[in-house]
Amino acid sequence: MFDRPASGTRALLVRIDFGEGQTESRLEELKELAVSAGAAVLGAVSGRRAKPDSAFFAGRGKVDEIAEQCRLTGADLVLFDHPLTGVQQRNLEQALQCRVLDRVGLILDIFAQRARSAEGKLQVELAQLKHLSTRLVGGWSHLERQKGGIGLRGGPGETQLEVDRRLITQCIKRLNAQLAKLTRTRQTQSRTRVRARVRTVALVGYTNAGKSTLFNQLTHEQLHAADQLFATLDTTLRRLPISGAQKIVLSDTVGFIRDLPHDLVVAFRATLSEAAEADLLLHVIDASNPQRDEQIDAVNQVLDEIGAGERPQLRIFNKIDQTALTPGIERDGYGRIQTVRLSALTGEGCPDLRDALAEIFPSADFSGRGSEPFCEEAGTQPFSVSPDPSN
Ligand SMILES: Nc1nc2c(ncn2[C@@H]2O[C@H](COP(=O)(O)OP(=O)(O)OP(=O)(O)O)[C@@H](O)[C@H]2O)c(=O)[nH]1
Ligand SMILES: [Mg+2]
Repeated sequence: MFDRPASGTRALLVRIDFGEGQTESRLEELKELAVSAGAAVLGAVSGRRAKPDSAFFAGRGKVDEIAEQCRLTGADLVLFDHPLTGVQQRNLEQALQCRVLDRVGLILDIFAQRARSAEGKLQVELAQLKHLSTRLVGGWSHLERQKGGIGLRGGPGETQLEVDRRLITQCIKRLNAQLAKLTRTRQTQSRTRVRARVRTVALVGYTNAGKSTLFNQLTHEQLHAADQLFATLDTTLRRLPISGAQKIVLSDTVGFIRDLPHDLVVAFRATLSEAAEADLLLHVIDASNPQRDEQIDAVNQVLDEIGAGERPQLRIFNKIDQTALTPGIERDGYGRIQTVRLSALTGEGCPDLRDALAEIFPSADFSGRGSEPFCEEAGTQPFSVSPDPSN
């Protein structure tokens, strides 16, 4: 049994390649996550292995190398770009004598720092507890302060581990009930919008792709947009008046990332419901990012997970001011809109997006001009445009 090392902010990054490669870009993203969480990154250790070590995740030699790097750089926090089991995390903390956090823990930490609304806080707390409940292990003194130690030996009463588990289960139940109440309010609001025949358009995309910047550009709002991961955690809705289009409500919400912790996705179902039920998803892509194709795949994976994989999708190639791309609308061979290229920052291409939305959701006066002007993706079912149902 040992005292868990205190959490630090001087971080060393670790990424082990099990055959997927891309170590540099993955470490770069881990660094952004670390910085977004408020840590200073002092160095990185990478390696290769056939499969994770069950006790330490990395090989013993690699663990020695990490310990040496910690000593040399003065790091007091080691961040693994992988999911660690509770046992691995405990063993690593004991061996390295400093706090160890895995990718999931790091993302949860950022979410916990950013949560503002009551719903956001509840969702993060729920995700943290679910994450914790899967990794309660003996050996950390704070988890088993009670006499009797962990459940290995018999003895009277509950072990602290059991107490922890029971308390966590109770907490999860309570949080779920509170969240359900908030979700009901949201569903009522959403039904009201359906009754009012308002089209809902949701901005989705990889974190830092520029969703909030685009939201602000289109609605003249001033939401928080920043060069950090997960700047946005709550969902904001605003009317988006476009001449020639039906009534549209635009939503901005939390961004996605690859390997988004499943518990977070489940916990954020309420926040993400806006996207899951939208008439149209605007998938904002950072066109200037060399990793954009992987990011597109990661976003589509999360959309699948929240049940929004089949929603009609229009791709927005954002940040074209950083690329050689020109603003405009891209269509497939049938003239259907596929992609809009724009810069949310400079505003170029934004009128094209407005035109695209007017074409996809024409108001009664305009609805006669052609059908099916838009499709989700080449080769998939076209998005059929029905005229304003109120007419
Ligand atoms: N150069 C350039 N930068 C942009 C553009 N759009 C957004 N940015 C920058 O990209 C960073 C992230 O923008 P946000 O709007 O906060 O991105 P987001 O997708 O809302 O991010 P999260 O809320 O963290 O998921 C900010 O520093 C923006 O100024 C653009 O068109 N061009
Ligand atoms: Mg945002």
